[in-house]
Amino acid sequence: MAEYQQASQNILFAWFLLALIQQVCLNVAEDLTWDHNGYVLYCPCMGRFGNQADHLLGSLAFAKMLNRTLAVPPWIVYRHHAPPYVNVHEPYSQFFQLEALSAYHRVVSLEAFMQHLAPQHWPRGRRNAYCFETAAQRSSDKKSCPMKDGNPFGPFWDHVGVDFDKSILFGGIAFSAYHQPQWIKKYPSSEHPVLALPGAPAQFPVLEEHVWLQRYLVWSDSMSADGERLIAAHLDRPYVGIHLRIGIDWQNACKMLEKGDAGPHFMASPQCVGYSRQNALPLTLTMCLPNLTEIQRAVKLWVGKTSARSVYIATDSESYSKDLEKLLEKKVKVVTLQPELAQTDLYILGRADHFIGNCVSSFSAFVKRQRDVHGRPSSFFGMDQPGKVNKKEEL
Ligand SMILES: Nc1nc2c(ncn2[C@@H]2O[C@H](COP(=O)(O)OP(=O)(O)O)[C@@H](O)[C@H]2O)c(=O)[nH]1
Ligand SMILES: *[C@@H]1O[C@H](CO)[C@@H](O)[C@H](O)[C@H]1NC(C)=O
Ligand SMILES: *[C@@H]1O[C@H](CO)[C@@H](O)[C@H](O)[C@H]1NC(C)=O
Ligand SMILES: [Mg+2]
Repeated sequence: MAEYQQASQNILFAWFLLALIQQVCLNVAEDLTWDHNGYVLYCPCMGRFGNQADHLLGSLAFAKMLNRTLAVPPWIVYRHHAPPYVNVHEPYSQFFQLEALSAYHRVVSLEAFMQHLAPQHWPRGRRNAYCFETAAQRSSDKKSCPMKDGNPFGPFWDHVGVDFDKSILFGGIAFSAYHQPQWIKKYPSSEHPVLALPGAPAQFPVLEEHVWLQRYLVWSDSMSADGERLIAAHLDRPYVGIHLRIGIDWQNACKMLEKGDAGPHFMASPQCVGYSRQNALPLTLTMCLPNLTEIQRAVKLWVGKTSARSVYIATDSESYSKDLEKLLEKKVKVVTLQPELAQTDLYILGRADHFIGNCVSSFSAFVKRQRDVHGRPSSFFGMDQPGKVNKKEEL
């Protein structure tokens, strides 16, 4: 019994020490002195991971432009199909290193901002919301920012424990560099220390001039360790990674293209058709929704070109792994893990020797940008050379 008590005391002590170290690290990693140049807060309230990542890049640029610290929000993960059946808010640092962002600009996690800075510097009663007049038009009194109206808005600000006291409306101003002087003049940090916005101060898809900021999104140690372990356990190099975005929501989205309701700039497509509106290449239905024939063609092409020994399939629904195994005559290992975390797929795709993505998908776009940072090659279904129309379609 005494032994047991001693052991449990030791464990308690070790646990206490760990907690202490963690707290010290947190304080060192995040500069928790108040920034007199102010803060930008926002809810990543549009779309799932890919959209939120695009918005993060633009928001980083916006915060830097105003020389305000960016309060980096948690990722909103929609868990409606599986427990806990509600939105989960994953701290940024769960997937990526917060410190790596600091190489570009001052950041603090929104959680740390709320815990350590808000009580003194942004107390209840002084929490202003800032939004476009047009957004406020949707509220019942037409003068309030819809900060907490509906999902995911309400649960997000509840998660960080914020109610808003007052709304400040703006119009005739945008988040682009052109309006920088207006932002500074209208909302000096001395009078408006915390700009809290209902959505990201950024565009979707990410602007071409902000794509390079991807280099500051660096995987956390735990994500890298897990990813590397899975690659070592399941894949033989060289391997080709493919992203199949073919589920029912995507089939519906691509119908807009089929019906001619969308031009070449459709969701993340500037990444392959080009950012210029005048010179954009055509966006074909195959690029949006590749069928099995196209998937097989592209996989066969890149497995051949890279002498791949395995293929990794990330998918939002079906994997076609049996069809691909047959196509590759069992000489090439075909692997799909369908991991619990979508980020695990992003990691494995990012590390492939070649990647075939979906041009219209921001999930694919994340992988493509990350690979570009490291000089790794990528192509798309329906477009073997990014920025060049496939031969067949040229005829
Ligand atoms: N695990 C996994 N999830 C995926 C895959 N493709 C899509 N998803 C899920 O579907 C979501 C798609 O939304 P988003 O990331 O905004 O990308 P987009 O809709 O393709 O532009 C992702 O965030 C994932 O949750 C995949 O290959 N693997
Ligand atoms: C930007 O903000 C930082 C931190 O508050 C400050 O030290 C720096 O002087 C500011 N830069 C400019 C150009 O105002
Ligand atoms: C798949 O798509 C290609 C290219 O769009 C098309 O030529 C082909 O007929 C389609 N195959 C099937 C089985 O639908
Ligand atoms: Mg989406």
